[in-house]
Amino acid sequence: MKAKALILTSVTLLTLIASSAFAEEMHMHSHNHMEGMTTAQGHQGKGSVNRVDVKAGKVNLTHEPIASLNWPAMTMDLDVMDKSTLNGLKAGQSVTFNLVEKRKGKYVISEISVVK
Ligand SMILES: [Cu+2]
Repeated sequence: MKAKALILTSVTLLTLIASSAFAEEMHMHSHNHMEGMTTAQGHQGKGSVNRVDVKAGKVNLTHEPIASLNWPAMTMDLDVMDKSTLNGLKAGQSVTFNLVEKRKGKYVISEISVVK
């Protein structure tokens, strides 16, 4: 009787250890998943600069289609998240950029880099 109780205790303990290890792994997975989702919020674009307005924090771009947003190719004004992003940017340059949704349906440039 005593031995049986001991075995039961051991099994319970093992189950506890196993489930906490599982919980640990689950946590890591969900953490990785969160990071993946953060990255997925950005949309990569490619285009060329037509006008830069550092003061207004705007850039006019002719961009290629952006599949992840279902945007066709077009020429448009885009706001930047941080005006300093536009420093040194000039008309005629080819760029790649990253768009983030600032608020519902409003996309702004979080990063822009000149393609050399
Ligand atoms: Cu556009």
